[in-house]
Amino acid sequence: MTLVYLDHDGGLDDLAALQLLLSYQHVTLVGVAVTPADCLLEPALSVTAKMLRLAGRDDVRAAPGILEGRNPFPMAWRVDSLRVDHLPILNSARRPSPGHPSEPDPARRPSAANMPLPAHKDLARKVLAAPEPVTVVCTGPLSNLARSLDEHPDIEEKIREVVIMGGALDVDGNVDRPGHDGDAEWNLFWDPDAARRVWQSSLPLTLYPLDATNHVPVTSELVGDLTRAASPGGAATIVATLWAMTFGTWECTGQPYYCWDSLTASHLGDAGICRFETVETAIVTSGPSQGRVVRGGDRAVNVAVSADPDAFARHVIATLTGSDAHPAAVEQASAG
Ligand code: AGV
Ligand code: CA
Repeated sequence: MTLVYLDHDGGLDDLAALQLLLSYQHVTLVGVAVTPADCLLEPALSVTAKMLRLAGRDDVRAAPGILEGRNPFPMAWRVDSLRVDHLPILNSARRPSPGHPSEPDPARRPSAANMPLPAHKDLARKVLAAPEPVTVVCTGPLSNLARSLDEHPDIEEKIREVVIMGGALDVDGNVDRPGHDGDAEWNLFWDPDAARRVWQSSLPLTLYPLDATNHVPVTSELVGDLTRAASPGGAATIVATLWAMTFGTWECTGQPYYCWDSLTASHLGDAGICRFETVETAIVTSGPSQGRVVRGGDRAVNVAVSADPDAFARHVIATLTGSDAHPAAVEQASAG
């Protein structure tokens, strides 16, 4: 069994990553944090709770990130979390789910007794309480992990590896902001100091930068294949719906939407989808390249440098349509 703590930031593909991790039979999620970066915090927490519940894991309470990076994400991207929170596929359970948009569960109303810990404290608590070392998967900025390392340096020995979606090594970045040179990727640009703090640790780091994720755009074919393989209400339908909501990105930004975070999560299921190199790197924290990962530092990182899109598609479809990929949803469909 692999123990995993996921720190995501509520984007459409972050949620696909969450679904993949929930579907791996050999992975146990010990905790989930939501960073208020590529999302609005409340709806992203609500969606996370609903997905955990559908997967039969409502024993995990999503922890709210209270740290803010210095470079906010565009609001046009952040509001996706509001739309997802109202998707029928996440809200059709017979009993009202916790955080349902119109029917809040009284037991989940904040009170001194049931207030969740802030994400960076939840991360430390879950990692320190785990019976064996935990793999931390970060599909958003690294603010929580950085603060957690500052407050609890002893978590280092309880973390097996950190798997990060971020950076652009030998390809263009995806930050398009006045005063920035475009060489950074958004997750590390949001909080460059946090990235440097994580780089300064001695944790084993595996990086999924744009060099690899550029090989896996969300395509009509991918969504169609996943949809045809899916059973109603199951894990594959949830991910196909999330990815369907990404269409229009190219028309608005001139770039496709990629399987950035789901490819990163697939590291836990099949690390053979990507080719890896060990690269000495550093983080730029100020000036027009802030947030950039550069070659030539002294921090060795295991970097995914390319990905096989067909292998990724096969892996996702097999994982999400496995007969036991989503036990609670199957139960629910047959009960309904
Ligand atoms: O830079 C990639 C990261 C991933 O973690 N996110 C999206 C994924 O969750 C930021 C991002 C870059 N371009 C975007 C992004 C876009 N066009 N829409 C939404 N988010
Ligand atoms: Ca993300």
